[in-house]
Amino acid sequence: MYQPGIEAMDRRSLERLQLDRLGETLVRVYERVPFYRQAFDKANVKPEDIRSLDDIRRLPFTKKADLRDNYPFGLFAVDRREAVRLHASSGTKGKPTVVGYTRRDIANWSDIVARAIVTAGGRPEDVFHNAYGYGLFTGGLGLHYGAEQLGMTLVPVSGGNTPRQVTLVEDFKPRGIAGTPSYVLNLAEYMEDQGKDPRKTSLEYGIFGAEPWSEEMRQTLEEKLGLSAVDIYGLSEVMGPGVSIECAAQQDGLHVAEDHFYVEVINPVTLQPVPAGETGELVFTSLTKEAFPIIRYRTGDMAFLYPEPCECGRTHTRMSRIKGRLDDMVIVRGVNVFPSEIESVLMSHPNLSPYYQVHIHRVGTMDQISVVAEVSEAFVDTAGGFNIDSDLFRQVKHEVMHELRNALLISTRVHLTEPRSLPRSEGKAVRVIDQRNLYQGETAKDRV
Ligand code: DLL
Repeated sequence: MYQPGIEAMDRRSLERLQLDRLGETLVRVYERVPFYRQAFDKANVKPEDIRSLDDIRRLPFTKKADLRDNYPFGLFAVDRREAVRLHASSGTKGKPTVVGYTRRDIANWSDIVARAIVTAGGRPEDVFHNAYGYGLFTGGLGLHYGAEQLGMTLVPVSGGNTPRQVTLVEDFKPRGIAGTPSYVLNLAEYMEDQGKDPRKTSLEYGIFGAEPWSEEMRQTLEEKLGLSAVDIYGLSEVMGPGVSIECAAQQDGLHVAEDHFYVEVINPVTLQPVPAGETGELVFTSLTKEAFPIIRYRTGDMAFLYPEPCECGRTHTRMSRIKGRLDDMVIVRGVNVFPSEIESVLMSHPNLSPYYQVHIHRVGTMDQISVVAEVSEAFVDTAGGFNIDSDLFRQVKHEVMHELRNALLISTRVHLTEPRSLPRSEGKAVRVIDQRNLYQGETAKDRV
């Protein structure tokens, strides 16, 4: 059952609980999953050698490729018949990665998400509009079971069919909405197109995640929709949404559900832990999962842990917003750039709309970035139609290039494009188009 208060447990008791649960998980994987037994044996470590939480560093990492190599059920720690649900990633590069859940896993996940919704400002009596996609993606069903567990009146809309979503928001009057930030922005855009004011809906809070977004995007969503926007993080390999969530009180850092997941941040090159406050790769170990326990999973997501506790009173540690994915990082003359940093610059510019794409190419041994940014409709009016050669357009382009150079310390190419010319997403937005290291015969489109 969802126990309000466990997220404010004192740290010593929490760490004791983590160590107990880690011990059980290690025995479980060592006895039941040949992959882990071999990996532990190779690293010359046995479950009983892990006597403190710090000892976890002696365990080997797990990577996405390990999941693919053991497709579909090779990493399950239960007989397949004990799994009551499967989820899978979309698998753009070959086989998807498959994860499984026992009945107890689903119950725990529901509790974690119920708690996350409360943390975000939700209440059992709310109508809750769930616009995350239903299906193999964990977003839809993850939020669904959490909302039901909390006792909310859940509207399982899934993604897409935007006109109907608007009608449902108007008629059912939800207090809360969940969806990718890019899709909920589309919803607002559609309402504006219909001459409706998105600020006038019943919505008071939004639970946004599953894709990188910035503080500037938060501001845009909050202003456009008149709600409070919080960040939710998760990944199917570890569980799904709810691994961490921001609290409505502070909206500053995401509390990790530490009673279920042990979090580390490592330097992705040296693989050594980095101190709190320093950005590195997030690594998670599940502490309660039965069907698909995961040990030291390298997420490829870059973030840092907050050194200080949150003023909201929760003792669960906070991680920062995801700065970007390790795979999307661009290194230009020794400077590391994440496409999400580009979003911050673009969204602060008054003449651009919140829609953009970042293309990454490699020329020789150098990475290069081009940014395609949509201008806002208001600007097109003042600039007298869409004329890319006008002085005003040239000036905006120049300003954007300059601001990007100041913020990122590298030069980028900038192309301005007409309002509504970039694709709108119904789920995760595809904003980064990486054309480096394409496989033979693959085009950048195959990757997205
Ligand atoms: O995206 C789970 C989820 C659903 C999270 C709904 C939040 C809300 P996957 O499809 O396995 O799972 O994708 C996981 O998405 O490794 C991150 O790169 C990215 N991601 C998820 N949440 C955030 C976030 C779901 N809040 C991958 N900010 C992760 C930035 C995020 N990136």
